[in-house]
Amino acid sequence: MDDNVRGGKSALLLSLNEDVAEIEELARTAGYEIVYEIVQKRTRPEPNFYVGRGKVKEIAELISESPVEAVIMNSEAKPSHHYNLESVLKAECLDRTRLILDIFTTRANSKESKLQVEKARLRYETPLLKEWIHNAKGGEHPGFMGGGEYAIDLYYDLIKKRIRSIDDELLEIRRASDQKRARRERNEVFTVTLAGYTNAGKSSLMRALTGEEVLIEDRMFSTLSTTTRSLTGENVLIVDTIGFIRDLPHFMIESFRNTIEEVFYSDLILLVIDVSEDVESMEGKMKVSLDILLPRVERDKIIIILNKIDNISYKNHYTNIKDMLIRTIGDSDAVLVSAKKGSGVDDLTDKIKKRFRRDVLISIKMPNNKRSQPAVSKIFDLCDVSKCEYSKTISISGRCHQIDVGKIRKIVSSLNGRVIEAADPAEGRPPQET
Ligand SMILES: Nc1nc2c(ncn2[C@@H]2O[C@H](COP(=O)(O)OP(=O)(O)OP(=O)(O)O)[C@@H](O)[C@H]2O)c(=O)[nH]1
Ligand SMILES: [Mg+2]
Repeated sequence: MDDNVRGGKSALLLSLNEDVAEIEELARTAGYEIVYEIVQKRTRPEPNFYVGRGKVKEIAELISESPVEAVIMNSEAKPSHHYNLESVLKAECLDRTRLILDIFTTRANSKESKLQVEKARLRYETPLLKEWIHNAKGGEHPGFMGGGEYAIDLYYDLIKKRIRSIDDELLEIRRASDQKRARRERNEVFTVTLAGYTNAGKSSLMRALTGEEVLIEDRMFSTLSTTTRSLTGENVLIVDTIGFIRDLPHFMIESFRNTIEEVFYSDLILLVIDVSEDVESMEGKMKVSLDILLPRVERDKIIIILNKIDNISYKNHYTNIKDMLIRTIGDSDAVLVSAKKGSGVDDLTDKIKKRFRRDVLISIKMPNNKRSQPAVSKIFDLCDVSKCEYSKTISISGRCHQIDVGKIRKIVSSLNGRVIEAADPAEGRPPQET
């Protein structure tokens, strides 16, 4: 744990509900120590001050006696909430989005993530700035930087221009990663992405699967950009990426689109769930993850990983977790692992390897004529050929991917040949002939 996380800047937490565990964690990660927690139950924020005026007065008295460095609101707040509260409390007021942005700012270490964070910050700060300028001098626009309204407009234009130039740079980076992806596809390299809620143990699982050192911390959003390592001895890449979180404002998702979309292109997704928490939290986080994934990814590309089984909550029974999986994703298939202790990791590795291995035995017979040669070379691309004999006919035996069987059949049948296919003998599927 970083030093600035423990014993950080003092803060007062202001919440409209009792669900404060996550904001406490975010605050801790952003370097704050919550010294007061004020809950005023409301379905939505009070329009002017976020909480009622009586509560604001109470807080003002409290922090005039023992001051805090920040007031943290447990949701997204409007610019007017920030302005009004800061004016009365004379302390910096931050909402949940700003906390997340502050964490992202300290974690961004690649060019792409730095640009994404800068874009999100500009989009976040512009409405706040507008509110401040609007309120200065009782609603009249002040002589901003000595130039009045003209200078303000110029400033907004500058922000817009900067966002456009960030977008151009991000597009360039995206094109480069599209090319990289196309190269991987050509070379038949498969990608497996670790997805899931922040702090679920994705990077730990990356380390357990690949043996490579990656950043692992008990704080949210340790990983902000995509990192790729190979699965030893296989043509498989493991990709670690940014974690999900609930209620992320749309402008944040849009700013991080490059990174988030990387998940959708992978051949397999390991959706990591932290079982050290209670089933209710697990279910909430599972829903957030599925809401992001399922509109864009087929169900059979997702393997559910129940992680931290060494530290499973004493309140959890596997039957409850299974019921939760059935409620959220429709079945209870899952792989149990402890990324930290290593249990279950070998089984998971085998499962991944099996998924991408050429394990369908195939034998082909087709006429030997002028048209056969291009077909043979395509078959060599799609199969690990163990035997190839030429006489009146061409006989080829080898192994291929299940996903390529259809392509091979098409090639062979267009030449009036035939294909006999059998799955991995260990699976005992009978040979199929076409
Ligand atoms: N007990 C236990 N702790 C684990 C396990 N896997 C991960 N952790 C802990 O969970 C915390 C978060 O782990 P990370 O691997 O950084 O999680 P992440 O999903 O990559 O998190 P972000 O990148 O911040 O989204 C760390 O303190 C890990 O040591 C596990 O199997 N058992
Ligand atoms: Mg991580």
